[in-house]
Amino acid sequence: MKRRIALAGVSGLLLASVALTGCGQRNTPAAPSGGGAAKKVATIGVIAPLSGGLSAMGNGIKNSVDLAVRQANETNAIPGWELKFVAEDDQGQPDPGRNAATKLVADKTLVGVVGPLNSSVGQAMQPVFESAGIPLISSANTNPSLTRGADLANPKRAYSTYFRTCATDDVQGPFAAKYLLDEGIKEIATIHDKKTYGAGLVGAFSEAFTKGGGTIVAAETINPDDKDFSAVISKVKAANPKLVYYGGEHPQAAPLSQQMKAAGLTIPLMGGDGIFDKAFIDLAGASASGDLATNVGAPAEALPTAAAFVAAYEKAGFSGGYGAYGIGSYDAGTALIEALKVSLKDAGDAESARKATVEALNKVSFTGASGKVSFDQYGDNTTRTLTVYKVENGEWKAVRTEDYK
Ligand code: ABU
Repeated sequence: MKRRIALAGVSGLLLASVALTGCGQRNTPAAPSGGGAAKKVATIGVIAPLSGGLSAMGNGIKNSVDLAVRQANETNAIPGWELKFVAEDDQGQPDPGRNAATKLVADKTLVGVVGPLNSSVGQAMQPVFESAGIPLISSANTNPSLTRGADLANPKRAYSTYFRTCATDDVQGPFAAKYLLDEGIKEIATIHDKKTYGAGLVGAFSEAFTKGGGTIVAAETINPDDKDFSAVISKVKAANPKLVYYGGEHPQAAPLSQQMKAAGLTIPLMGGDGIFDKAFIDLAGASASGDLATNVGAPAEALPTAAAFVAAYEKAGFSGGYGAYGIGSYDAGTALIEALKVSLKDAGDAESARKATVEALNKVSFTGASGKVSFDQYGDNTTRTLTVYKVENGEWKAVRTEDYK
C-alpha cells in the first residue's frame, strides 16, 4: 500500500533551535573538571566514503551523525555517560570498509556504528560487526539482501546486529518503473555497473517495468572504473529507447549522461539514490537537464519533522551539505542514542552494554527527522518513503514522493 505525499502542500517549517557546542570534525568528551564525577565513555562511529568520488555523500553522513552525538552530549541525554564520535574512511570500497570495521570494533568503548554508504561495503562489514555483537546502522545501503537474505521470497534476517533507516531497492526499483510508466515512457534501456547495488536495483526495476507493460529494449553493463562509455552507448542507441535507466553511482552516471548526449542519444538518464547528489549535476553539466533520480526518503527541506535538523546542521557550520542521506543518518545516530539510553543506564562499561544495545535497537520507536523510525524483524525501517527528482535549471527538483507501508 502506498500514499502519495503532496509536496506543494508542505509549508511552514517548524524551526526549532538546537544548542551546539562547536563544529569540529571530531567530537571528543571534555576531561572532567574538579569536583564532578568522571563520566564513562561510549563511542559512536561512522564508516563512510570520506575521500574519492562519493565523499560529498559520505561527509554528509558523517556530519549528520556527528550532529546527533553533539546534541546528545549537550543535553546530557545519557546521564553519567559522555559520547565520543569517531569517523573512518572506507573509500567506497569493500576492503577498506572491512579494515575500518575491524579497527573500530577493537575499541572497547565502541557501542555502535552508522554506515556505510555502499551496499557492497556493507556486505563486507556485516560479519565483523556480527562477530563483535556491535550494531551497524546504515542510512544508505539499499540492497534488500543485507537485511532479508538473498532469497527475498523467503526472507530471513541476515544479521542480528544490522539495521537500516533507508528504504530498499525492491521498493525503489518498482517506484521508478511506476513513475516512468505513468509518464508514458514504455521503451527503455538499462545499464548497470555490476556492483551489488547497481545490479540489484536494475533487476528490481526491470521486473516491475516489464510487469507493468514496459519493454526493456537493451540491457547493458559497464565496469565501475570505466571512463569511456562509447561502446555501450552505440549499442543502446541502436535499440532506440526513450530513456536509459542506470544502476550505479554518480561518478559513472554523470559522464555516461554527458557522453550519451554528445553521441546524439538525447534522452534522459534515470538512476536511483546513488546518483542523487549535486555532484552529478556539477559533473554532467548542461547534459544533466531532464535527467531523473529517485532517492530514499522525502525531501528534507519539505519535511516538517526535518526542520530542526536542517536548521541545526546549518548552524553547526559543517563544510559541505548533509546530502542525500543526511536525515536518514541523523535518524540512525538518534536510534542508536535512543537504544543507549536503555542499555547504558545500569551498565558498568560500554563493552558490557553491546548486547543490550542491539536488543534495545529492535524496540526503538521515535519520530526522527525523516518521520517515524522503528525496525521490523529484519532490521529494516518500518517507514519507507521515496522521492523522484528531475534536474531543472541546474538543480534537483522533487516531482513525486510516496510512502510505502
Ligand atoms: N544506495 C545507493 C548507493 C549505496 C549502495 O550501494 O546501496
